[in-house]
Amino acid sequence: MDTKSPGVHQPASHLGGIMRVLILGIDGYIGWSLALHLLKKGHEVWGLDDGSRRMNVKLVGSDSLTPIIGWPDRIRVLRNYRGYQDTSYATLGEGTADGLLHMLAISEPEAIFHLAEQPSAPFSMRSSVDAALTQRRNVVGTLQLLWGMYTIAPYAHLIKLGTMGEYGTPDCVIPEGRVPDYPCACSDLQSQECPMRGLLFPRTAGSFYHLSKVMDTLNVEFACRNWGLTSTDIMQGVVFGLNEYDSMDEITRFDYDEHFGTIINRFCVEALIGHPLTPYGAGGQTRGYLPLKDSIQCLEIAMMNPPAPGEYRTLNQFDTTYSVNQLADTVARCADQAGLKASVKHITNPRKEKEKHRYDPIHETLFKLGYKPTGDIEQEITRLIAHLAPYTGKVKKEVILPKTTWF
Ligand code: USQ
Repeated sequence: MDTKSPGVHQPASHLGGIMRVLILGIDGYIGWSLALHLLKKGHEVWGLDDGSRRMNVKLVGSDSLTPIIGWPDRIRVLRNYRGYQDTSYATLGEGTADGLLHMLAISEPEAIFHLAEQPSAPFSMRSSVDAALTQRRNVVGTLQLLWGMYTIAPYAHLIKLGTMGEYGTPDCVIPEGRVPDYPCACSDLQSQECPMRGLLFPRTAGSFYHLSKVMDTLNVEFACRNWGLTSTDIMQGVVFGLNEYDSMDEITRFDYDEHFGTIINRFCVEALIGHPLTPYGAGGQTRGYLPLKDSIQCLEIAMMNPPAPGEYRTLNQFDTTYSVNQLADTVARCADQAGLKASVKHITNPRKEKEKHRYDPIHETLFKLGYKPTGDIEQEITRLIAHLAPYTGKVKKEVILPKTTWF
């Protein structure tokens, strides 16, 4: 069903700050953590998932290091919370999206978190099949959501997970989403404002995955401009660590393989098993990072502080920037203090990326809205290593070294 139709839901009313929330990708690393966090705050939560994160990690020969329970048991955990409503099974980007449309209709959401995308750059570079799967699920899936919102839930606030990787590593300050009011650089217009101010800042992504997010950005911005939808597009940095959990049933997944593990998580696991930490290439690659707890905090802040109706807003979401070499040194230091002997061995970079570059992104808006980073990175990494230590024996060594290359 992708025809335009009248009879849309009006937004449900706020009840003392309690919101009706739909989380697409509720079974994922961030989705599961976010669902529990919002339920603990008393919000009403609906979900959508097709289990593809679990399946794709198994496909590359790995598994979550933390012992996550199956989806039927997770539903039992969610039902312990008064606000939990329902979850639908649906794969975005394939077929008719009926499951998604059904969920939009019954949940009448005030806020929709779109976290249901294929999240791995290396996975998108494995083969033409995986590149196509990534772009279909991500780009077509987001398009289905936008049409669904237009026809069924046009007043909802879409909080869409994009990535800092959309911008690439240009040799200039990276603004939050749009070209700011620079004095014009063109020789004939020097005294005027830049005529490009307000346009989307150029994106130069470094993988078919990151490119799928760029295409999402263009589609979401257009849907806001054309239909008056409201969206916060989150340009998120690299997330690491675990969620806050009250029982082991609530722990989120934790991946460390070359495809789904991100750098700090991988370095911590490498330190635990006595594998040398693996900076790719020269190690000067610099990115923005934030702990999972902070990602959840920021997503909640975005939800509770929506943009104006019809606005497309971009938030650059990370705490601090680090180079790969700084992270390797930090993890090695924390591992040493935990009694592990961590070494560092640079390996050939499987990716095509600059290994020494300027990285100067602005990330002001979330801080202005109240984001308070939870802590010092060394404390977070030390705590993470301690949390993971009991699972050391489960680590599959064969999924650590990269086999997928960009060339
Ligand atoms: N890297 C290493 N050694 C490793 C793993 C990674 O040196 O063992 C390097 C990579 O070459 C890259 C940097 O660390 O320069 C970050 O790589 P990553 O695998 O931790 O993260 P990335 O592929 O950039 O993607 C992750 C998430 C993605 C999110 C993105 C945010 O998987 O979903 O969009 O972080 S950002 O990096 O800001 O684009």
